[in-house]
Amino acid sequence: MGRTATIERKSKETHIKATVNVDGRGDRSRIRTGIAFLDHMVELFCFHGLFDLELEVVSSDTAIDIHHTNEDIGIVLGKAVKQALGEKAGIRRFGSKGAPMEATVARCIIDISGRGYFHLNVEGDKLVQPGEKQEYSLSYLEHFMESFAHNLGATMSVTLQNVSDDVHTNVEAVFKAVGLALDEATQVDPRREGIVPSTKGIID
Ligand SMILES: [Mn+2]
Repeated sequence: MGRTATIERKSKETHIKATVNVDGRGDRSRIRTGIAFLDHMVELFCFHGLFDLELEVVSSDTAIDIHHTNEDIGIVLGKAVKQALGEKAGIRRFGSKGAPMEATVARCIIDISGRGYFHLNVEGDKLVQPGEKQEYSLSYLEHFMESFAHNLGATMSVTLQNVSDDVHTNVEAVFKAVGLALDEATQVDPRREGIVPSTKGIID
């Protein structure tokens, strides 16, 4: 069965549908965002996080740019995972994983605390500007993850070390690290079965 949820969100800017199973297999997702690069990123996030996701951007205002669509996919994905986790009974709550791509290393530390917060720490002295020839950027990544963390109700800290000149490499390493860390945090610890992992007794 697994922990699943379906979210549909319609605004004047986008219309997005998502169904997620956080206890999935990772290789059964169908991602149609209308942004090929983001399809690739969300697919590998699901693959490494072992989530099964049906994500469809029914309509969006990408004629302007990808700003709203990128943000709203983060919102819908965050809401879907939050709903799928329900009361969050028994989950590990914390996750910490890293993923390297060539010299670039992304690390994600996550706490499904109920408090939405995202911080991206880019290490190194290289000033990263949005790629002139690429449709995606670290700024879009930050915006996506911020929307995701806020709507999931998770505190997420991502560190990118030895940042690459290639946006694809940087962003892919982050999506992998976030998928791996989220998988860890959402797993049920059998020692904690039925117990909400907070001394407060609830996680909003
Ligand atoms: Mn790739």
